[in-house]
Amino acid sequence: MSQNIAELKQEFAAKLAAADSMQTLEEIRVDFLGKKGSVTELLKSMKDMSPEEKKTFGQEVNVLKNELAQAITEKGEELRRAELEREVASMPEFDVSMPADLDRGSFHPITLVQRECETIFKSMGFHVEDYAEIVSDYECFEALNIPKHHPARDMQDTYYLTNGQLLKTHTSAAQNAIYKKYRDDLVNNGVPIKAIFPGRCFRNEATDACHENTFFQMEGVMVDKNISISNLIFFMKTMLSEVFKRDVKVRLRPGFFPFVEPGFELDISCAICGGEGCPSCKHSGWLELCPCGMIHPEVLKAGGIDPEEYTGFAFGLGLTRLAMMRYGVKDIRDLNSGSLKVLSQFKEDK
Ligand code: FA5
Repeated sequence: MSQNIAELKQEFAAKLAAADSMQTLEEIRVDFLGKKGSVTELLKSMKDMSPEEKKTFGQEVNVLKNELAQAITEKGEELRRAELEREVASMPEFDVSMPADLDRGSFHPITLVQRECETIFKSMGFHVEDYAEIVSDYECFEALNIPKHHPARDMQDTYYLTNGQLLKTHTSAAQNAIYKKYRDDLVNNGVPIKAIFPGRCFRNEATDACHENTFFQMEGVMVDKNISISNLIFFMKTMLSEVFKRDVKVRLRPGFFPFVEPGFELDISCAICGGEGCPSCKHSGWLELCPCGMIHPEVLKAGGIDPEEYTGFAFGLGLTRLAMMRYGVKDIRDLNSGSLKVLSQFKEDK
């Protein structure tokens, strides 16, 4: 082995032994094996050698090159292992048998108001029902007195699926199934139908501070003999005063929905601006929150209930908007954003 190669090997071994980071290792690689590195310089020194010397020296330099490259790879692995061990040693110790740290999570504000409403209505004898998000045209429209080509369909820009079903545009889509489920108890045992059914709704809406394409509603129905508008107003007022824990300013005005007669719009004074007008309420001071009305006779008939004998009310509470008003969320889109900065503020009532 030539003198030069032996010296270079010694120098390399000393530097490699002292290397304590990937960065230093890379510097060593460049110093020895890089384009201008010591090994390349050795090759350049061959130009004055005889062909015989060139052959022997060239072979030695190639062996050296491979040895150095191999040593660098091995040192790299050793350094990476050491780095990983240091990282693991610095990590806090986890005891997987410990109960979850509940402070780290919180319920979504819509879940919070939904649960509050469920508790309130359950205390007044209502069943809580769940329902599908994919429903038939019959459930979403026809059973609700909205035949094909009825202009009222235009108010709910609908996502249709290729199999003819659709994403429910309102929780009213469950009304027919609820009537059919409870009608026997009503007719045979005189048990009034009292049910609420919260759910996610979908509409192809242009979004703004108070409109989302995916939002939650909570439908409620009550059917019995002699149910009147006064019953409807009582339940709406009770629910709102329980949710807000104070009297809230509401207004009732006529509203058209083919599945109720008469129908009303129930608006709430905007809690964001105190009724002054802001983007959250489209500068009107009021927010449409809970349309309602007396169930249309055709809808009762479709549910197998005789409208000559029974009457009822229905309402469709905008749960997402209620969460906005309840928690002072100015823009409805924040609620679907998944942003922890927004959502982690709602830690109460876990
Ligand atoms: C309906 O969906 C009727 N099914 C409600 C109903 C039920 C009326 C029973 C009568 C009897 P409307 O499209 O207005 O109605 O929606 C009801 C409520 O849902 C609105 O007042 C509002 O609070 C909420 N809502 C509707 N569209 C959106 C939207 N794009 N983003 C957020 N909330 C919405």
